[in-house]
Amino acid sequence: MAKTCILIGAAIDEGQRRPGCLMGPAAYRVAGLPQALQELGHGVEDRGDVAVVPDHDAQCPNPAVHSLAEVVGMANALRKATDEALDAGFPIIMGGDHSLALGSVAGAAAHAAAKGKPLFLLWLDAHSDFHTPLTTTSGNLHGTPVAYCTGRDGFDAFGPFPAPIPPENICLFGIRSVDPAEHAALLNHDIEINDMRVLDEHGIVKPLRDFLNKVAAAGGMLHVSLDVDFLDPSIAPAVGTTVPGGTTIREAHLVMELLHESALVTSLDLVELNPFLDDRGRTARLMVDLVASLMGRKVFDRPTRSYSGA
Ligand code: HAR
Ligand code: MN
Ligand code: MN
Ligand code: MN
Repeated sequence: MAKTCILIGAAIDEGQRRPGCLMGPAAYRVAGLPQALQELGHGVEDRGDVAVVPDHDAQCPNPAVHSLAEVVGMANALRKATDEALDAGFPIIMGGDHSLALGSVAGAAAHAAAKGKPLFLLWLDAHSDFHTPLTTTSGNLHGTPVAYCTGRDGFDAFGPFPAPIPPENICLFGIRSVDPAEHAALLNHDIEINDMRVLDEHGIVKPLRDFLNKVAAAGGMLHVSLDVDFLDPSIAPAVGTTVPGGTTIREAHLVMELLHESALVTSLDLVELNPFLDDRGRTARLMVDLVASLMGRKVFDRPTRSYSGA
């Protein structure tokens, strides 16, 4: 079904320490994201990059945390922009580092709550991003959004998360880097953790379909947050936090194809692309191709004669 895709640029790189992610929205435009969506028959409305007003009153007792004012400013702007975009179509938030999800998921949660629907969250990432501003040792707020979504303490500067997402509605997929404090906290939360070990053993299809069936059974909305480092660094070098042992091109496309078939996804983040680290735009173009798969691009449009599994 044709959608109206609302492109929202979130040019932020202060959620971590390596400059460059703020060029992400421009790279997605240059790599042809709007055209790819149009070719699939979708409408595209590019709302430009959101304007950020840093919150200089924001405070955090953990001295390691840096750039709080900027990250809170972006979260405030994106919460509103995502909630509003959901009224008009399918928001695609072009990051920007993963701290932007402190705003985008909050906007999706506010929207879902207003519609009386449960929100589910699929986190495609090498990292669990389950620190709070109180537990992070790096001080990089891009490592915190999943914790915020569950309503954990320590996020006073961001205000309360609207309608915290029940842990059982959250699925981490592809993870292979978890800090000790995150590990300890995850043990107390009933989040579905499909780390690479699970995907090695069971493949992509069954774990993802089972989660999607849960979303469908609940009549839920589904926000997908796609971190570039979900992909193996050999195919996606343009990210500051590479972790070996990530998904292959085909595994990642399969995820996107299954998401498309489910017709359940209602909003999408594209995060952590650092174009300054890219190799002639290949990571940006791969990300655009993955979005195209999520939005309905197929190698071959069925019905056709192919193996049926019967
Ligand atoms: N856990 C580490 C930290 O908090 C690394 C977090 C990296 N996060 C991202 N997004 N790249 O997934 O510093
Ligand atoms: Mn992340
Ligand atoms: Mn709304
Ligand atoms: Mn990551």
